[in-house]
Amino acid sequence: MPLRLLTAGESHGPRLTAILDGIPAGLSIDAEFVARELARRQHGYGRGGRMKIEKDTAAFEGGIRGGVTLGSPIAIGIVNADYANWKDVMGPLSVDPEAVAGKRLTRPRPGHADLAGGMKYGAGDLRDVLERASARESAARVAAGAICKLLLKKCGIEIRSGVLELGGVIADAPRSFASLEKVREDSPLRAVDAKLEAKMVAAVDAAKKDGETLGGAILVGARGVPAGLGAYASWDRKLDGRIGQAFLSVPAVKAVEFGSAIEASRGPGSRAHDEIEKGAKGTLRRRTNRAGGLEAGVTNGEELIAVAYMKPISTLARGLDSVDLETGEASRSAYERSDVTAVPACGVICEAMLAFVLADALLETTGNDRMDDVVARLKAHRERVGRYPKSK
Ligand code: EPS
Repeated sequence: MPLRLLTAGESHGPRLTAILDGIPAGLSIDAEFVARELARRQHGYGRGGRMKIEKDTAAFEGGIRGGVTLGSPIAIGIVNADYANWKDVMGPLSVDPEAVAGKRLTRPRPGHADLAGGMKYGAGDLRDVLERASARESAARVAAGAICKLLLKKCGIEIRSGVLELGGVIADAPRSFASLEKVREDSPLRAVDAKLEAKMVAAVDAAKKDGETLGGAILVGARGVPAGLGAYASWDRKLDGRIGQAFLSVPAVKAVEFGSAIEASRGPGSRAHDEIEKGAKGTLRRRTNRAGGLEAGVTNGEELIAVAYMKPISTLARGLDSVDLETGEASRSAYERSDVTAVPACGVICEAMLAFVLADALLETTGNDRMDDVVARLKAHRERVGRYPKSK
């Protein structure tokens, strides 16, 4: 597994940092594309006040020279504009005790990291936990994921996402890449079914009025993925397991489904699998894609299709029952500000995570020294796979 990604930074600290190691030398970096990806993560009806403060911008600080990767670790910084308002509370080396006391958090939010994280580290001020557990960290992942997307693009692989469900409004769209091509990027919620968008927006408005939050589901897909990525031979190299882990690491994602796995689990085997037939030029193909392009942890050449389910954000304006850790008294959970929903943003983050895992798996097959070798070896791999079984 040649790629590694590490992020650092607190939500209201000075900046976020991503270090992406393992990207080959010779990949051109389109800075505007990275900027667009960061903007897509900030977009979406139902986001809160913080997105009005930030305009996430990637500063390239290592591993790139003259717009081309060097093969060394790539470092990206994203400044938190809001830090200007939080210096006294979040200064890495010195803070103002009075300001810190004013922002002290002692009423844990059920569903967030507050209580479990506080128990883990013995934090007196739960801000020590929430600042890193905040979904703000995902901006760093989207920047790194954008680099992975640029690599995949060079290899003929495209990734998209769209909102399949929001607040109980459920689209009945085919689970295919074609459904994702219909998603309008400039629409309020990037819904897979544009006809449901107004209903979803109304659900967000109603939730906001009630001090509530909403979750949903995101359809994520990749096209152009060659057969033979991943592994069936070892549990930790199985690609469905790796994508599942990557999606479940996205804040508030609680379930992941490949293809139409839930429906398949309820019916007989004859309606669960993707039967094999010979295509026009003698190549092998599938009649359906219920498996979402993955069998036994290996890509089978079909579109890669997954659904990530996001729970409603745990910071509710109306609060939830909790206990004030300072007084020991029953109390409502803490609230300052939050998003009513961030399902569209979650889709962009899942795209970034899928890009990372797919780039990682692809580089396992091609090696990761030079981009020209990656492209040439992938071409040979595709040709071999396309001729199979003649190319055994
Ligand atoms: C986020 C920044 C945060 C939240 C949100 C995601 O900003 P702030 O805490 O300053 O309002 O808007 O975080 C959460 C929903 C969460 O539960 O942590 C961002 O940049 O995406």
